[in-house]
Amino acid sequence: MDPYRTNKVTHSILEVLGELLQSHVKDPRVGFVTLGGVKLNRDHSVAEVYFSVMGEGANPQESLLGLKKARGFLQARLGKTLGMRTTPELRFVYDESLTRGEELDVLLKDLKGKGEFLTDAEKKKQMCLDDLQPPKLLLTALRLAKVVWVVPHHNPDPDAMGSALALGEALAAMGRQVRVLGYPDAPIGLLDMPGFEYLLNSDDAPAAFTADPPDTVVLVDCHRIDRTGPLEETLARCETRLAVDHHIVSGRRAPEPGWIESRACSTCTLLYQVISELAKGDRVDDDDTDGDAPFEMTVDMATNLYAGLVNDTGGFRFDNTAPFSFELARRLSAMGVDTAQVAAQTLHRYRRAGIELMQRVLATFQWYDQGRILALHATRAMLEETRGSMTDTEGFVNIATAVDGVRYVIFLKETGDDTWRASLRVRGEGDVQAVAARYGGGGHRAAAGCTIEGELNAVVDDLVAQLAAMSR
Ligand SMILES: [Mn+2]
Repeated sequence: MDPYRTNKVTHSILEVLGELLQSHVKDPRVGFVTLGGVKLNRDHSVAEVYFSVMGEGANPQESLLGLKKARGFLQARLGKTLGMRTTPELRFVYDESLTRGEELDVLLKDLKGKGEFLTDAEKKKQMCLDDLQPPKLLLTALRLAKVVWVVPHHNPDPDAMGSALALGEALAAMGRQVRVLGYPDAPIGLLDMPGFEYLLNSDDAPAAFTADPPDTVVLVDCHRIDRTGPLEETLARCETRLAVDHHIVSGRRAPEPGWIESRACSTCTLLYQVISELAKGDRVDDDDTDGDAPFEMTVDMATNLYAGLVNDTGGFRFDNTAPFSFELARRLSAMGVDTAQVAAQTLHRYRRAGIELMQRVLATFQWYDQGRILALHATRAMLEETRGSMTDTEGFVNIATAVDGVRYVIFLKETGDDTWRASLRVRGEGDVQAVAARYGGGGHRAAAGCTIEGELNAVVDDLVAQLAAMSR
């Protein structure tokens, strides 16, 4: 609804209700009532009417009963007076913060200032980078940690790895004992990220844990340990686990505490804010040696953060890109990040085996639903022929989403006998996260993944049917 119209309607409702209460409702309990404001829901089917009670003998509960009794009458008269086709359902809400002196205009201005009349998309457009602030609890927990493992999700992308490496370096700058975890068979895009060579490989993690157990585990770009594949069992041995993530929370298992903010375009966006806060230190004065000294964010940290930002926004092409994405890009670039090199090394880079694999995957493209759905797949046989790996398929899905007329993309990667890792994408409206969640997967509205068992054609048919149903 047009915010101007909503504003006008709430004004009118308040005016008419005020008059009706004064002149037509004789219930003594209502005599103390002052109306403070009206809030309409988006389709104007419900109006919350805020009231306070004034004067000696005022009793909010009693007044509310009186208002509820008069509701039918008020609603009917309101509709008639304002000539509304459908009158919003009135819900009375007691609000003690309202006082007689508060003008409605002030209230409305306040609501407007808080963005009450804006859609989520409009709010995101207005957000600044510094509107994203890490919870105090997360910062405190990070400061309390002494031996820390920073862990990206299994099959890490540059956002997961950039987050882990940047946070690892920051915690090391604070004098913490830090290990950043990695997995075997990393995609080529990760190899040149600063600090990549120091990763603790997941194969060595169980022994390392026994030798020198961490007191804190920080998951990045994921919020549950079951997303860390081979590390899950080891990480479960550490009781203090935190998460910084921008994925949508779904499924029954609770996320680890920390900071989960799905409006962020990348987890690196969140980590930039976390590291900026940590970098301030927490010493009370110069003699305070208990607290952490301030430190500077290094170009290496910034480079890793930029890698996550540029990859998760698809080079600022995906619709998760917001004004604050460019704000972060500007800050990181100004710090000295070689943005062209990061993009070349992490975003647009293929091994020769990867290109040979691409030739085979391109040959599997199949169009469904009048060209709106495109399915493709990579098999283990293709990997053998090309001596490539599944990590070489990074980015293939973006080629598919760039095909004119295609709305949904299904990319299936064979991970075992009749077992497929599905990457789902939607361009424009639609929610592939909801489909992935049905198979126990998850992700974002426009990009999600899950594992599905079954014969290839049956799996494709299932997914096509669900996506086609969604676009109707
Ligand atoms: Mn991410």
